[in-house]
Amino acid sequence: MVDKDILQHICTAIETPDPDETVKAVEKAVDFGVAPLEIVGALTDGITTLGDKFERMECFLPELILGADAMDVSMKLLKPKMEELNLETGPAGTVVISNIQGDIHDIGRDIVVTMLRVAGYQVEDMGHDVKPNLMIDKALECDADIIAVSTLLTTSLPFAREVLRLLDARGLSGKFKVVMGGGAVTPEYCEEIGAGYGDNAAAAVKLVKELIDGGDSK
Ligand code: B12
Repeated sequence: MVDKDILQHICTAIETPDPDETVKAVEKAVDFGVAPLEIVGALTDGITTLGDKFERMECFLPELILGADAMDVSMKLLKPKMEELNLETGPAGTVVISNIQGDIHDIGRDIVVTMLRVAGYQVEDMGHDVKPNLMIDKALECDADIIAVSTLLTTSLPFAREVLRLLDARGLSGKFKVVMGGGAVTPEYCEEIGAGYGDNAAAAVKLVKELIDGGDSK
């Protein structure tokens, strides 16, 4: 019950958005021993609600930026805790990940990167706004197993598809498995272009594990 109140406090603080209050609430949750992934869940719920308000024009970009700042500082606090989680160690495997061209929404990708690393994968994090060809170059350079694309922007979706098209054009189809996630991506879209889909960071780990273990292409 106490945990539930603390998590609700985090959610409300980021939704407001009040970065100082969010960080205080996160610190309190950590002190009370609330599981880091539950805290991430509360932060995600709060910022998603803020995004919904933005969409309905009930708040504006400066508020969205404040919410993102609150999320950013909170994740910096939580990252070491998440890294201590020591989830099941996955098989050796390398993932190249970025937010695709045009998209700078780092927060979700950052969580996916942390969770993949915790699960034992080598992750080459290329950051945000990365051109499709550069992702492929990096995957070749580090002999990756998986190319993971994140995008929250509908306008960046064509660049996500471009990864698959360029792999084909460069004679590399089947060399790397491609997975995608982020709010703009749907399972149907991934099915259509031939990529794997993951709804959240836990699903991303599961997907990567299945693809590397199972050897099932895309
Ligand atoms: C925070 C935020 C911002 C911040 C980003 C700060 C940062 N450094 O990341 C700021 C304020 C900068 C911003 C800017 C903009 N934003 Co914005 N933003 C958001 C918001 C509110 C939250 C995103 C977030 O962090 N969510 C929390 C994280 C944890 O969730 P997540 O990113 O979805 O990630 C999870 C999963 O999707 C999944 N996942 C993510 N990546 C991957 C990858 C793989 C491979 C897998 C398997 C899984 C996976 O796992 C993650 C963890 O569980 C969303 C609203 C929303 N509902 O998403 C809008 C939203 C994404 N933004 C939107 C818009 C329009 C913009 C702007 C164009 C606004 C403007 N007018 O300038 C700009 C564009 C900037 C750009 N070029 O990218 C729209 C996009 C609409 C669309 N469909 O295209 C949204 C949906 C808001 C809305 N409802 O209108 N934004």
